This record gives sequence, structure tokens and C-alpha cells, in this order.
Amino acid sequence: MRKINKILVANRGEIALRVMRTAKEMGIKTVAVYSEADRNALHVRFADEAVCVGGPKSSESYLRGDVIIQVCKDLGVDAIHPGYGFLSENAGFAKAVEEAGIIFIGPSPAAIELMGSKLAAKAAVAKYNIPMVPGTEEAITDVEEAKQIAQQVGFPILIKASAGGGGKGMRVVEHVGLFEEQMQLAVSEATSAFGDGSVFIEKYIGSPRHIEIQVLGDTHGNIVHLFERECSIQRRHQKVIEEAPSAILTPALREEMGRNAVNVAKACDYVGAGTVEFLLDENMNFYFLEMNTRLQVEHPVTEQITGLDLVKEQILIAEGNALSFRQEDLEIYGHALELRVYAEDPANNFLPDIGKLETYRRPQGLGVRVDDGFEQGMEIPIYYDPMIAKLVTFGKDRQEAIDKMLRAIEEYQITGIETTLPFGAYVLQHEAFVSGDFDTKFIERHFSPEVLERKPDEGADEVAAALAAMLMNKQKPATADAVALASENSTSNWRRNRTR
Ligand code: MV4
Repeated sequence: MRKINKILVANRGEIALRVMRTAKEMGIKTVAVYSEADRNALHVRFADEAVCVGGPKSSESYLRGDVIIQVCKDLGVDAIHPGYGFLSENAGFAKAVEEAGIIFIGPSPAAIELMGSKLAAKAAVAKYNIPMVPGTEEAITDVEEAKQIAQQVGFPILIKASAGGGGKGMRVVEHVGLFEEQMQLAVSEATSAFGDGSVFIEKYIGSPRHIEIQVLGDTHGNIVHLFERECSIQRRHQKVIEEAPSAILTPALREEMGRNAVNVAKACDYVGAGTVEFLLDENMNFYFLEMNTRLQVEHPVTEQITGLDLVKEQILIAEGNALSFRQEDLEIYGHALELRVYAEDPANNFLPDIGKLETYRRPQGLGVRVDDGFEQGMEIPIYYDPMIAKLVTFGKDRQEAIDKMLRAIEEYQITGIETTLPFGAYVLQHEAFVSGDFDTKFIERHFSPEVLERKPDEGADEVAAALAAMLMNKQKPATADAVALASENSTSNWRRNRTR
């Protein structure tokens, strides 16, 4: 047991505020770190103390683990909360924090490292008989051998990078004739992106649903699950709408997936809050994919349906407390939805629409929660993820949560930039979403800009795709130069807003 008196939050935006709010409630002092682009940010004002750690680019500030650890030493910080993104799944950083005598609010460096390798993760969980997609258990190196395995598994197959995750470094191969070329591309891509060219094969599940289970483990060997979140509404591996519970899990399947998730956590001696990702196929078979060793963006929907504060649980666990509840004490209450509100124009290929929040009024009322990091008059910085807010609604059942979300979207007033709010309204009213009959191909199948009844700008598509790819990569900051260059060549709202 070691009481935490002061926490440094190594993050920015809504999640930094989210963590500090709970710390304050627990009587814990808070330290913010910030970049030169975030001098006026809300997390800086909210904290008891704040330290500028470097330039606007993440690599110069929020990713400077060494500088952040020095701030902890200077200010007598007991523990670091990494939030999500940035340093949250960096085993080397977690280790350096520990070695400096500071508590890392998260799992052990060993667990982070193990789950960071998809192949090592699969090998580690194998002894618990966790269902996995048919494929190779080891990295494939020999093309001919790999081809044979692919044929046994049956096409289409997926080639995945072991060091990848979250959809990075995946390639679908439709038939054997394309295999060799795709494998070579996958290996060289993985080598340059992750410094590790290990790839493996899985049977390709065509239209899966994405179901993930929240787990909590303490330092006394207790592990529980907090049920599932469904995150099937995604666009290019970026989640857009999440909910808890899933519209399609039966109590029996929930129990079975929960039990398997707990076993995955056991396999790596997991401590803290973690998420076990599964794919669910059209026959309701589930397969373990990977484990995320951080607090996730969408954790609020789990908080709403369980009544637990996940950050509080993380802190209590980090102090060495045993969990104060058992699996059988946990129950699902009602239904929660989360819509990620991005500064992106859905009518214009989701082009990041950075600029100033001329009007910014949050929706309110029973069952509405807004986790954000902005106020009216603020600029959305170009250096980081363009998420403005997470709009969360909670109702007695799914329909009530949907009704509240539609009302909240209507009440939300944002001008000066385009947002994904109208896109959210479209999805939430779509028959496939309302009935629960959807999967990860929803947007591909049911969305085109025309459905929002606005004409997309002409010629901006290629730039938009490049910009979106660049900006959506949360770990790697976009440079101001690149954004400026891209905007030169397009008639985007980003540009038009500048002259408004
Ligand atoms: C798959 C798959 C189909 N078959 N694996 C994407 C994110 C990463 N965690 C794994 N992903 C997938 N793995 C097999 N064997 C399809 C996806 C996938 C996906 C998964 C969850 C949510 C959205 C997705 C969108 C496209 C592909």
C-alpha cells in the first residue's frame, strides 16, 4: 500500500481533465504538463500546478518521457496517469517511471510489452483455450510454407503485422495468386512502420462486429470484467459510435466472453484497467484479437452502465488496494451511447476542419454527459487528434439512449468549424443501427456524403484522404507545414473558415 498524494497527467485535452476531476474528488493534487500550443488549454487551468514541457509537436512535448519524469522529481509527484495515446502503451516509459520510484497508473511494463506483440499475446493466452481466428501461431518467413498454410485456412486471408494493432499493417489477400506480392509488401511495410517485419496469417472474417470487454485487475490477483462495449461503427479504424451493452449479446454469450477476457488478463498477470478485443462473426462465434493496455477513449459508456468511476478504480489499484467488489456484485444498468464529435467535415470526406469554435454550447439534461477540453472562442490545434468532445447519453434502454442522443445532437451548438454531429444524427436514425442489425461495414454500406444533403467540395478528396490519414494517426503528429501545404491545394472548409 502506498497512498498517492499527487498525480501528474501525461496527456492533454478531455482525458487530462477527466483524470484530474477524479483525482480532485479523491483529495489528490494534480500536475498538468502542456506543450507551447496548449498554453491556454483547460487542462492547464484545471490542474493545481502546470509545467510547459516543450514545443507544439507531440514528439517535442507529450512524448518526452524523460522531461515528464524530471517534472515529477522536481514537484514531488507520486504517480503518473498516461491517459490514452501518447506514452500510455510505451513499455519503456512505464519501466523508466518505475525505476524513478514513481507509480505508473497502468499495468506492468512486461504486460504492456507482451500485449504489444500480437503474436506473443496469442501465444500467452493459448494455454487458456481462448477462441482465436484460424491461422498461424508464429511469424511467417517462408513464402511457400505460408502459401500452403493460407490454402489450408482458406482464402480470403489477412496478413497482419505482429507489432501492428488497431488495424495498422493489415492486408487482405483474396486468392493465392496475390499472396506472394502481398506478403512482401506487408513485411516491408511492417519493417518500416514498426521496426519489426514479423507478420502472421489469419482467416479473414468478412463482416465482423467489434466487441470489447473491459477488465480490471488488482495487485492481489483479483480480476473482474465490466461487461462489453460494442464499437462496430468505425471509419477507417477510427471509432465513431460506441455503446454498452451491445445490442446483440445474449446473457450467456456475455458471460462466456467475459470469462475469456478475464483469462486473457490472467495470462499476462494484468493489473489495472484493460480492454480485451474480440471479433464476433455472423454466426455469433467470437475470436480474441488483441488486448489494449490503457484506459480507452470509450470508457465512459462502461462507467454509465456499471456506476463505477474507472479512473478512481485505476488509482485505488495503483495504490495497492484490493478491488472492493466481486464479479457477482456487478450488474448492467440501462444503456449508454458515445458519439465522438470530431472537427471533421462529414460532407467533405471527413476532412479535418481546424479553426475557431465561434459558438460552442454543450447540450445538458438528464442522461447527457459531455467529456471535452474546449470552450467557446478556442482554436482547435492542428497538432493533435481533432476530437472535440465525447457526447455520451444514458437511458433505461437502448431506444431511450438513442432518443437522448438525437436530442443532445440537436441541442449542441457549434459554429466556426464543421463537425461529425450531423453524421452521428444520420447513423442514429438509420434503420440498421436502430434495429441493431449492423457490423463494421456499416459506414461503407450505408454512408455517402449525399445523405447529409450537402454538396462536397470538388477536388479536395485526395488531399482530404492524405490529411485524414496523417491526422488520424494519434501517435504521430502532423506537421504544420504539411497541413498548410495540403490546404493550398484544396477548397476545404479549413481554408474557407480562415477568410470568414
Ligand atoms: C480482422 C478482421 C477480419 N478478420 N481480423 C481491425 C482492427 C484490428 N484490431 C483488427 N481488425 C480486424 N481484424 C480477421 N481475422 C477485420 C478487422 C477489421 C475491424 C475490426 C474491428 C472493427 C473494425 C474493423 C474494420 C475493418 C477491419
